[in-house]
Amino acid sequence: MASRVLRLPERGRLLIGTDLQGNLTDFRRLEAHFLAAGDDAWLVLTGDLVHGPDDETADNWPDFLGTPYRDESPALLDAFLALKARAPGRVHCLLGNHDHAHIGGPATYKFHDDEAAALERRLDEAGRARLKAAVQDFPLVAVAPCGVVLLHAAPSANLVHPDELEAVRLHGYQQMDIMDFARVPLLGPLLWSRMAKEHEAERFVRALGGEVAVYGHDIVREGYAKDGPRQLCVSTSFGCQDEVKTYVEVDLSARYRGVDDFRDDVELKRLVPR
Ligand SMILES: [Mn+2]
Repeated sequence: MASRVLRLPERGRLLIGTDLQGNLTDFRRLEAHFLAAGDDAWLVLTGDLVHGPDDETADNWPDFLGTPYRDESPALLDAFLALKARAPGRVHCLLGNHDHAHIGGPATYKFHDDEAAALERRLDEAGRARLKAAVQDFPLVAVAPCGVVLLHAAPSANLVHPDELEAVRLHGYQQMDIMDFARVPLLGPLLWSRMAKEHEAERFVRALGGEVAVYGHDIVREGYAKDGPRQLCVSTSFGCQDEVKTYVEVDLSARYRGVDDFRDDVELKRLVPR
């Protein structure tokens, strides 16, 4: 089993994207930014790679879901795996609550009663095996010496030492109610938390030797939100209009001490350039 903590290097560029949810067009945009950033660039997606709108929603698109798109989760998974193969060791996705539903997490039901079952019906046996094998290896957090800590949801989990993440059991929650799952120590808040208090965020990033948490999971209409000194919530794709979709690019050899070190158009970049 791969480590649940991805350790990033102390030089190069790091590109961070959140919540693609089956949006292949946005993945291709992020991929282009990553490839343009050179051979020492790393790409980390913070989870929820899969599960976009059902056909009925796509045909009657509601404004609050941002710029319309069709769910291309199967093709996105293949594109992600192809990019991983093209840039060995430098492309990763963390585990999100939607991904987790394929390897033993509780069912998510935004667009289908059971989104994991709906996606798995669209895949053949080899496709299902590929999906599960990929998700099984998704780390829970990523840490960079530059002070950046990446995770799927808000950093409220009571983490004391990174080794605790290696012991987390991922399987066996299929029948669990989401409200109950959200209270499972570490894993519940890591995948589902929508907010963290300042002292919780501080404790979390310190436990990993970092300074600032970058994550998604929630939709930020403006593309990103600075939620206290150590929390940067970013929306790269899902739920946003193209003009505000934001990804993060950091210099791995710099030091980021708080959210104010993330500047518009420098670290906080538009996915679709103006
Ligand atoms: Mn999520």
